[in-house]
Amino acid sequence: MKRLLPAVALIGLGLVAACSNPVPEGESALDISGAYIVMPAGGQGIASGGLVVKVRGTDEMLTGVTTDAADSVELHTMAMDNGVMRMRQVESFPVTEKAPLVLERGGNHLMLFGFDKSLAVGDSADLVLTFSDGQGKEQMMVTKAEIIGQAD
Ligand SMILES: [Cu+2]
Repeated sequence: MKRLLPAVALIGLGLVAACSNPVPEGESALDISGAYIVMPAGGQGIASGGLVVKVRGTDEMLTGVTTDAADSVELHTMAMDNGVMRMRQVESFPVTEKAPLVLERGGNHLMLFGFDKSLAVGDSADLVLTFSDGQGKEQMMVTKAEIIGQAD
C-alpha cells in the first residue's frame, strides 16, 4: 500500500496541472474557440465573422487578423446610432480574464474584404490573430474558422 502512494500523488498533480496550470507573472495564455465566417450573400466579396477569445494572465488586445481567405480583415463594432445600426472600424478589442472577447453577428465582429469566391459553405479557413499586451509583447495565434451559410 505504501508503494502505491507516490504514484497516486503524481497522477493527482498531473490532473491539476492539466486543468489550471498557473500562468507565469506578466504572461498570458490565450484560448480561441468557435471561429466562423459567414458566406457573403449573392457573390459579394464582403463577409463577416466571429469567434471567442479567453485569456488567463495579463490583459491582451486583439490588434489584427489576417487570412488567406480574404484580402483584408477589419475589426468592427456594431451599435445603435439614432435608431440605426452602424458599423465602425476599431484598432483593437480588449480581452481580459473577467471579460472574454466575443465577436459575433449583430455585435462586435470581424469584417473580411475581398473574400475568396472559390470557398463554399462547409469549407474552413485559417485566421491568424495578432495580440498585444500593450507593453510591447505580441503573440500570434492561428484558429480554423468554419465557413457557414447566411441562415446558419
Ligand atoms: Cu462590419
